[in-house]
Amino acid sequence: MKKDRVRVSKYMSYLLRHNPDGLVMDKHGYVNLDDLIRKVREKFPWVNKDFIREVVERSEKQRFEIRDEKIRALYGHSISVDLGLEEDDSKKVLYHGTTPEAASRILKEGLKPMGRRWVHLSSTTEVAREVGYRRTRTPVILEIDVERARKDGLRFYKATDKVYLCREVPPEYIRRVEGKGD
Ligand code: HQG
Repeated sequence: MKKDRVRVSKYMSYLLRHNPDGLVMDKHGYVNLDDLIRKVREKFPWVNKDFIREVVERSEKQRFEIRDEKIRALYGHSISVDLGLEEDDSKKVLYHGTTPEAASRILKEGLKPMGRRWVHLSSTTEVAREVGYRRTRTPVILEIDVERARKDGLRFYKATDKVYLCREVPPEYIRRVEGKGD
């Protein structure tokens, strides 16, 4: 059931992005898949390996990656891990969806990682709009001039097809393309 997948996915995100809570995590952010399943079963005893694989495969945002019987989150971390990310040199623009209040501040002081290790950017306005809808019914979409920022020395990384990461983005590369200010 979708609702169960979402609940388990959120707990997996918590463990793999923010607090492994006793699980051994390697420097690339991977934990042993069987260990993770044991941990998740403490909260959701009916979970098995097939269910976890289903959560991973059906995540429309590609939140997790399973490799060699290990699992990790692909983005969203507040803990320090080396994701070994590929630098992106294909995108000319990226987007960021947020609230009207945050957008006003971002246009003045730039995008900051806040509680996470990276600033999270979206590949399309549609993805950015969904990100914004998590926090507001009236999202603002900001466009990042990645091409110019890259020429000026900023580095952008691809986490998934929809999610790109950057350490921070100064305001001169950011403009509002949709939504109103606060
Ligand atoms: C805002 C979810 C004021 C920023 C999403 C955002 C994404 C500022 C909030 C992924 C600011 C941080 C990440 C500044 C940034 N002043 N506000 N200077 N700079 N902000 O959750 O990007 O479903 O850490 O606009 O969909 O919203 O969990 O980042 O509103 O892909 O897989 O500070 O997490 O994916 O919030 O979300 P977050 P985010 P999942």
